Amino acid sequence: MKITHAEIIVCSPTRNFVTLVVHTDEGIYGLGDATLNGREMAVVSYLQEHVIPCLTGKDPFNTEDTWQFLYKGAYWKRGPVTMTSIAAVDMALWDIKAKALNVPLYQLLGGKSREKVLVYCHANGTDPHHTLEEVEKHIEMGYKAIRVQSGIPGMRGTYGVAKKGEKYEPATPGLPQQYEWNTEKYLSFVPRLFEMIRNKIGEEILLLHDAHHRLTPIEAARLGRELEPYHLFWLEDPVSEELQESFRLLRRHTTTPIAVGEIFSSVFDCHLLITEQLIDYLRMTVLHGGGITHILKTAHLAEIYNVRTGFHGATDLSPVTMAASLHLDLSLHNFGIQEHMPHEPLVDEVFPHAYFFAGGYLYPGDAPGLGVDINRQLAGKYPYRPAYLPINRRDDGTMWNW
Ligand code: CS2
Ligand code: MG
Repeated sequence: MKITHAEIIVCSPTRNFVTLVVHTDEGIYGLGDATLNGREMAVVSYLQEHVIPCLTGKDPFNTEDTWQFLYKGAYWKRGPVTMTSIAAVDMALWDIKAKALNVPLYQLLGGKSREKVLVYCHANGTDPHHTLEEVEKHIEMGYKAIRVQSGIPGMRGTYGVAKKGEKYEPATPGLPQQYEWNTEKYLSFVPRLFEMIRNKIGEEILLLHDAHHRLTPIEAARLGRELEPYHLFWLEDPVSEELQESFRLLRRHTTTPIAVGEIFSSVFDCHLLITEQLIDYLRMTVLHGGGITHILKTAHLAEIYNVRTGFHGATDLSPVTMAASLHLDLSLHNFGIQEHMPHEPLVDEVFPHAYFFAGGYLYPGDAPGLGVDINRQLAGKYPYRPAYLPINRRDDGTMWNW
């Protein structure tokens, strides 16, 4: 079997997605997600100009060699644009291979280690009581694990909180929106939020929280320690994660489990975090982390050091990524939990898929390959719209992590 050509479909059914479709001389094609929120066209250009011309004639079954060709052959290795581009090709080739062998992808990854994939949803509110209502609503929906984010008194706009009555979507058309940040208000508020929620719902539901890269290590240590009575499943992105050593300080002070990695793009961003057991869950995904080939190697390294997976699953990762993640989630021994932000119904129409939600779990389904497709005609009705993620400034105007 040979690759004949590849196409890129950029569409915006409620939000932007970039999809690579790799075609072969046997009529089988594979899909890869290539969406990088706020930087979509950088990946489109990298694929169009520097990757797709090299694919023609390659054997799509040679996933390892193609991965190494695209990684080592780049010379300028790693980074989110390069690794998202490599990921899109890699996902598509694995999709082709599993379709050609007529098996669901998980059968090529080691088969089933479980029958279903535990997921966590997002509950967010403009204030603590609205947030509690959202938590209780998601418990009713059957979720066993819930990420809790709330508006913070005295702060205009907070990460992870939708405007009243709207679905949460961080990227907005036009130039970046500016948010404000006050660490002290956040640190004094969050423990009280979880105290109130735990007192109301008890201990059974798994609770998670995303600090979204905004604390210093000692601030994160204080938060982790003050959250210990409420037994979080994890505290996510507590600090800006460029300096892996900074997690040593955090780890010394708290037993609250740590999750990090949705912005990582290779094992080199996290090998210290893994080998020194500085984290409990790795969030790097098949989309931004170099594809199935690289995620498998990284997850297998993590298994040795008691680090489990907790793949990123926000709505700015397309159903193609969700499908690929679920096949990995079903098979990896050290699977931890999968993020589940359900896409809008229109997105599910553009990307028909086999996976489904039931009783707090996702199931990848048994369709051959990834089990996801793209409806070109429908996708074509929703052209790309430039959009930016927000920026964040502290009260005094200092630029900060969003
Ligand atoms: C968030 C993401 O889901 C999460 O944990 O950190 O929603 C993140 O903000 C977006 O994916 C950024 O595009
Ligand atoms: Mg996050």
